[in-house]
Amino acid sequence: MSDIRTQVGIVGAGPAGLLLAHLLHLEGIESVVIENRSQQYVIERVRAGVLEQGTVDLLHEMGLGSRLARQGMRHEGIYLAFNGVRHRIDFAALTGRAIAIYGQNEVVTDLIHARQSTGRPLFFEASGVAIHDFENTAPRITFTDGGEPHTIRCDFIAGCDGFHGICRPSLPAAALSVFECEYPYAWLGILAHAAPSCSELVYSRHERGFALFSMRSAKVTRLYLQCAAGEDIHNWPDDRIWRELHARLSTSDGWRPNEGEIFQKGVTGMRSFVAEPMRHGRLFLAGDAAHIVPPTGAKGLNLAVADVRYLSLALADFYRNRGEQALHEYSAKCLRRVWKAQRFSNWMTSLLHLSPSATPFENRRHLAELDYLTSSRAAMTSLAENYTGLPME
Ligand code: RFL
Ligand code: PHB
Repeated sequence: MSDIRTQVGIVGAGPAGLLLAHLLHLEGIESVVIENRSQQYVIERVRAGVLEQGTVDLLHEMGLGSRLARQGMRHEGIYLAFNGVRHRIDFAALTGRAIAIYGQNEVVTDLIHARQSTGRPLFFEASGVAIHDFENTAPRITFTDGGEPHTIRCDFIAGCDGFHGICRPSLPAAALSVFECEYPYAWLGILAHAAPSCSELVYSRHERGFALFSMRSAKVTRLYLQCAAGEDIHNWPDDRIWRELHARLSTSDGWRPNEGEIFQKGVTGMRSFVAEPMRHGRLFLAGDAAHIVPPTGAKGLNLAVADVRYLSLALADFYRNRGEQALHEYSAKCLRRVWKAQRFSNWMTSLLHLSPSATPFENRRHLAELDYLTSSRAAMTSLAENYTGLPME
């Protein structure tokens, strides 16, 4: 039985928990990170790929940008395809900003190495993780590691344990208001050993459904297809996936994705979810533990980064004896950004997907909106500033 005392107890070693731990370390604040999965599982989980300019800048400022600078791919625009034609949105010309393609597993790898090099505690494969007494000034986290029970005594708990974690459900139900929306479709995503045939992402609205062309490196293409909610991946042998990708992505200029061996595939459901407020007593929720966006706007990971940035600044203020004002403002500040990302992600999703219940009128209206969007500098600028990331408050 061990009893550990720290300043901030962090539940979850995803991007939110690991980044918070390192931001706090740079402020000289102690933390303990507790993760219930293995290090390998956390690193290999295939997820996001798009980093906003602000996320890239933050990783560089923190001294964590060296692999990102070498392996990340700077993209100054994206394509929107509809009616068989690709239209480029030039982020750099419209906003002076860009994004980077750098897999979430690379971000997590860099953050785990950064944490381990500080020598500060990071537990993997913790079981029975539970949080206690966060409504008063002496919160605790309990868990078992290798059969040994541990108690972490801390000033604050950061709930960074994702959508299916234990922190949010540990709050009294009456303490949270939940806002959500489910979508009547999902994404089937693959990774293939194939050189990307376009240097930027292509989001395509097609009468057979949405498709997205993305990448991870000069040799790996990442592709997504709209499929039915709850789709069984076994209904999708590789040849069906390629047929559908070619049908939905190929454009009249002859462009199509390159084929290659598919080495990873999975189905992801889509939802919008917000739990308010993001603070209860001495428990602060951050990232997917508090909110989920559909992946079309590429905002989930970037929102998690923005949350923990605000939280680390507020905790730093507290420990510098500047009071609790910033801690009090944490939830409202995050939620303003979260709701703007919800708006944007919901808009991108509805615009590009085919809803099974859409009327022919609605489908035509979406095509007209895409036509307007790709021909109006004002509309393209709005997309570009949201996609590359709104400024931090
Ligand atoms: P995570 O990554 O889910 O990490 C939470 C961690 O907590 C652990 N955990 C626990 N630990 C201890 N005790 C417990 N009881 C625990 N329960 C859970 C989990 O094992 C995990 O390690 O949440 P975090 O850190 O908030 O990060 C959020 C992001 O992972 C997520 O928003 C993005 O992946 C979303 N997303 C995208 N975001 C982007 O910004 N750009 C993208 O291009 C993008 N593409 C995507 C995406 C998500 C996708 N999927 C699969 C949902 C594409 C896809 C397909
Ligand atoms: C990805 O590359 O995984 C990716 C890109 C853009 C998105 C979502 C996911 O909107």
